[in-house]
Amino acid sequence: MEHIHATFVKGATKVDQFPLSDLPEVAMIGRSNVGKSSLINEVVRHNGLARVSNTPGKTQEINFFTTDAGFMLVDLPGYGYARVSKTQREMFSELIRSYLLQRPQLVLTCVLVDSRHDPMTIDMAMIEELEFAGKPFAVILTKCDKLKPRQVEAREQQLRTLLQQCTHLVDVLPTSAVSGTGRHQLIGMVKRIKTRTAEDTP
Ligand SMILES: Nc1nc2c(ncn2[C@@H]2O[C@H](COP(=O)(O)OP(=O)(O)OP(=O)(O)O)[C@@H](O)[C@H]2O)c(=O)[nH]1
Ligand SMILES: [Mg+2]
Repeated sequence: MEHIHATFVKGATKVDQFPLSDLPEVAMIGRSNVGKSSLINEVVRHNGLARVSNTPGKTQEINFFTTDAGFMLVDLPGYGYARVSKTQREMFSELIRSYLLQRPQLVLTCVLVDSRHDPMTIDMAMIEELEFAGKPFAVILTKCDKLKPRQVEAREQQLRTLLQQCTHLVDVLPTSAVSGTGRHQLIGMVKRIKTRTAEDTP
């Protein structure tokens, strides 16, 4: 069992509050309540590091966590939160957009999709935006403990088929913050991309 120690660095509500750091960053993005904070806690095996809640929209700022494994984990605010206005809901906030498209330290964006449902239009819009911007991304299926293995397989296959034209898709990975499924694979994926990025930088 690999141990990763993480500590909270800061929460940012503005671009100029992003931490000054050279560490490569891995970001979690997805609809409110999809399980972004839970997945971060599962990766570092530290319940309570990133705030988890039953109330969608809990994480309203960008939270940065540093790890002793040579990368930062970044918890982004959920999109599609029902209590904000429709225009706000349909667009990704300027803060999220600036982070995802302009942060030089960002090496991988994990787009979290609930394994129990078809991906929503807003999930596909996020994926399209990353693909179009040439940003490496992985689709992380969450809450797989709630499905039978063959249902998880079917969902994984559905996403792979939908995204087969994407050149910046790193992988589609089934996970569960409850059972720990996919944790090892996720850490492996981050390590590979971190190494690859380091080699690309002169
Ligand atoms: N069964 C199960 N429940 C999960 C899993 N991951 C998260 N949950 C539950 O889903 C709810 C939302 O989890 P969060 O981690 O707070 O979701 P989030 O994406 O960070 O939500 P926001 O910060 O509001 O955008 C909580 O009740 C979690 O306990 C999982 O893998 N399995
Ligand atoms: Mg959260």
